[in-house]
Amino acid sequence: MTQYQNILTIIQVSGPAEEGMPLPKGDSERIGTPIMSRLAGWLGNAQIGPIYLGFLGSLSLVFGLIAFEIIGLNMLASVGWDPIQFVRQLFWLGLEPPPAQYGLTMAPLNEGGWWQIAGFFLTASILLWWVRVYRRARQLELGTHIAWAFGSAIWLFLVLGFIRPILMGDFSEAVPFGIFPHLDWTAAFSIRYGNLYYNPFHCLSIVFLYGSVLLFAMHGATILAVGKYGGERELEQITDRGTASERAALFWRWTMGFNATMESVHRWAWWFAILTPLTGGIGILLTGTVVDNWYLWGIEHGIVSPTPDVWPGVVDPAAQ
Ligand code: 07D
Repeated sequence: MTQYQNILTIIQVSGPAEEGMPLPKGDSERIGTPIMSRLAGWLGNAQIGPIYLGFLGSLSLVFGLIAFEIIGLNMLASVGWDPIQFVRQLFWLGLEPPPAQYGLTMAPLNEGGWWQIAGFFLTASILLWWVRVYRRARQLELGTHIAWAFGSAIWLFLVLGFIRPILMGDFSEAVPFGIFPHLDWTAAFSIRYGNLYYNPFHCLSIVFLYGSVLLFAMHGATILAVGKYGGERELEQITDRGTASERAALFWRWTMGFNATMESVHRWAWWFAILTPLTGGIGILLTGTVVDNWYLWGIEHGIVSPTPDVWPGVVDPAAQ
């Protein structure tokens, strides 16, 4: 079939399900009888299942569920176990880390102890999921790029909730669980340390975040634009006259003088995505440990022009 296929005209195969190759001894069985879903076929592959869960996957889900339950039940307790108020106030509810007086010790349950336990289970769940991602990739004889990209996000997660609080000497520095509570935390953190905009690693992280968005838009749009020539198949080295790849390459070379290749565009995307939380984590790690006030740091390093004299001078609270 050379017919142009898109989300509206796609041919959804409804033959026998694809089971994949048998797994080696020692691996668990894949579970679930595969089903075919038209809706799933519009969004991705029409076949759902079977899934490999295995020991690590199951344990990760159990630990994640425990964390989720602890967080949810604490929120429910905070509204007097009233399910209506739980739903109404859900976005405002939170589970806070212990106050500073407890340092790095185990706090009483209702003063941050639950936060510590939930944090432990969430972290264990995420780390187990990482090992699962790594091992499933090895088992399929793939590269481990997905695991390392996930690892970069986990780095930022660990810096925010564990590594930096340890360096600062108490868990009160960590991020609370909850929708608005964690957003309030970011705003308070930025103000406390003299405006995160002046943290160069926050700047870098934003560059890579926005850069990822731009690259994703350019790549997604390019492939869709050459879809009628089969561009979504992304066959490497197919740069014969008139092919999707040649047209995609020419479009960019003639538009901006330079073009990526079918391979390099994915390396760009991978690095940009990875560098977002990687640089971000460095920025958070430096905050409060090495640099106390990014605004004053910015003035000192000639990045920020000081506030004009009409305003009262800014005094570093840490210097008082
Ligand atoms: C957080 C990686 C960890 C996630 C993992 C997934 C679960 C699921 C589920 C229990 C996202 C774990 C899974 C938890 C659990 C169940 C059911 C990735 C993460 C492993 N900022 N800012 C960034 C911008 C401002 C502040 C990054 C823009 C203000 C703080 C990014 C603006 C203030 C922090 C970024 C802006 C402020 C950041 C995040 C504009 C006050 C960080 C990158 C336009 C609001 C974080 C160095 C990312 C960071 C961060 C963007 C403004 C505070 C680039 C665009 C000035 C405190 N900000 N920001 O990938 O790294 O996050 O900073 O104004 O900690 Mg910022």
